[in-house]
Parts: sequence; C-alpha cells; structure tokens
Amino acid sequence: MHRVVGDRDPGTVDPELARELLEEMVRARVFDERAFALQRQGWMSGYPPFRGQEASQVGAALAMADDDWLVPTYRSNAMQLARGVPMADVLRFRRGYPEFGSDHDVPVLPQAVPIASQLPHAVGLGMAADRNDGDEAVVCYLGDGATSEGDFHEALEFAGVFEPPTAFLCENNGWAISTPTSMQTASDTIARKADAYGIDGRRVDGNDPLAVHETVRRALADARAGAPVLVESLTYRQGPHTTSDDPDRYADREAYPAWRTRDPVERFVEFLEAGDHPAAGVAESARETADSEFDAAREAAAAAEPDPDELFDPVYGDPPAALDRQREALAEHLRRNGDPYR
Ligand SMILES: Cc1ncc(C[n+]2csc(CCOP(=O)(O)OP(=O)(O)O)c2C)c(N)n1
Ligand SMILES: [Mg+2]
Repeated sequence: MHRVVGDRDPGTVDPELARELLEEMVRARVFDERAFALQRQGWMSGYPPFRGQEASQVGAALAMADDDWLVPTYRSNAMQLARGVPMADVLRFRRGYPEFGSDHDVPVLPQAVPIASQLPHAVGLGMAADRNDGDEAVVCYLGDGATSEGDFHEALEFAGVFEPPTAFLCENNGWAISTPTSMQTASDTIARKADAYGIDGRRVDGNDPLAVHETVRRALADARAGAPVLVESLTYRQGPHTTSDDPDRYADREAYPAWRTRDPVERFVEFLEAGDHPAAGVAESARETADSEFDAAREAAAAAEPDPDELFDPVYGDPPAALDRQREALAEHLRRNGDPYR
C-alpha cells in the first residue's frame, strides 16, 4: 500500500501536477453533482455517480500518455473527462446518444455496461498495439464486482500469457450495487488474484491522487515493457449505485476505515493548505470554470435531441423483421403519446 497524502511533505509535490490534479478533481466533482441534479429534473433517465472516487480516477487518467487507450465503464466518467473527452460528449451518452458528438481525438472505447465485458477488449487492444509495434498502452477500468465474472479471469489469463501493454485498474469502491466486497470474494485482496495469472498485483490508497498517479504511471511503464499489472485502488462510493438506488437500505459506512470513506477532494485541499502549497488556492476558481463549462455542455448536449429511430440503426446491416416491428411500434407509440424529449 502506498503512503497516504498526509504522510508526504506537500513541499515536495510538483506544483504543476498538484494544480492539474486538484483542478480536474474539482471539475469532476462539479460535473457529478450537476449531472445528478439534471437526472432528478428528468433530463436523463439514469446517472451513476462517482462521488468519492475522484482522486482515483483523475490520478490514473493523468498518468496516461496521449496515445494510450482508455477502456471505461459507466462509473469512470471522471477518467474520461480528465483524459479530455468533452463534457458535452459524456452528457450526450447519458442522454441516449450511442456516439460522441464531437470529433475529439482521445483514444477511448464506449463505456461498458455489461460487467467485465470490456476486459477481453482491453487485452485485445494491447495485443493489437504489440502486433503493430505501437507505443500505446491500455488502461482497462473495472469495478470490484467485475472480478467475479468469467471475462475477468479470461482476460487476465490472456494478459499473463501474451503480455500485452495493458494495465487493469480495479477501483474497489466497497460495493457492487448492494453487495459488499466481503460477499464478492473470500480472497483477502483483489490485487492478489493477479498471482494466479502470473502478473503483478498492486494496491493503492485510491483517495490519494498522488499515490494513484504514481502507481498507475509505474504500472503503465511496466505494461509497456511487457509486464501487465492489476492495480487495486481502494476507495469508497459515497453515493448510490445509480440514481435508481437507495443505499440507506444497505450501506454501513462505519464498517469501513475512515481513510477509505474520507472525501478525497477535501483531503487533498487540506493537505496542500497545510503545506502552503501554491496549488491550494485553485479549487475556488476551478469550481467556477467547471460550472460555466457544464452550462455550455448541457446546452450543446441538448441542442440536437436524439431521434428515437436512430436506436435501431447501428444494430444490424439487414434488420430482422422482429426489429422492424419494434421500430414501427415505437414510432406509433411516440406519435400517440408524444416524445418526452421534445
Ligand atoms: C453481466 C452483468 N451482470 C449484471 C449487471 C447488473 N449490474 C450493473 S452494475 C453492477 C455492479 C457492478 O459492481 P462493480 O463491478 O463493483 O462496479 P461499480 O458499480 O461499483 O462501479 C451489476 C451487478 C450488469 N450490468 N452486467
Ligand atoms: Mg464496486
């Protein structure tokens, strides 16, 4: 386990890195709070908040090189934002568009929603980079619950044997919906599961952005050199699983150590302030900038509303009759009842 923020001397932290980490964490927090509120206003049907996981996601994203692939899930929107995917594109996806609206050039796959289905893809991307003699590596994001899926084991097996430049970032946020990690696995850590596949497993305090940044930076360097790594980033999901969930019915925050449930944004600000670090003062202006950015992104995302008919387009080249009937039924339903988005 890496040292926690409090154990380090703020004076030794690179000012540029500290500023960027804090700005992106605050920006992610603003996005998350405002997206949650938009869902409550009916702007989108559901939203999976990442509150509490900002240090882990931003620290990891900023450790990636420009050409590295990000393989995300519904939870890792802070990683996408910190990598440079525009806010409007992330909102568009939640609003129902299957594709990004802008022509950003961040190498990123669509968010995986079927649990662990992205892991074999991430290994394949790494194997393709090897085959093409590319320099790019891959960061594959997953949750603790994904480690119980067959795809997790199949992907790690391939990673161990074929040694692609792929780093797996398992964000252990304590929960898979209402299932705590203690019910997910009897293994004492997730990181040690890597042993069975002949790859390295490492744990990090996921609420320390500096520790995550350093751990993922090293994991990517090792992966690029032919040694894939499984990183277990210990953090805590502060909010519900999604906006459809009520964690008060099952979540016992007291069962977790305080360092794990402590707010990572507040903790990093306090750490920088304690050392009079020059980056400590950027939080307020970062919040204002992110608020304006969100206003513009919401406008842009809602400017061209999704045409429900497009839902059916990317599925088959030659659609089966049953799908055509569903397309017609939906069109008829909207003709009769109106489109809630318009
Ligand atoms: C294959 C599959 N099974 C079940 C689900 C329903 N489901 C959605 S999220 C989730 C929990 C995932 O937990 P975890 O991997 O820890 O990720 P987190 O939501 O905590 O980020 C489940 C079971 C799904 N999406 N896909
Ligand atoms: Mg989880």
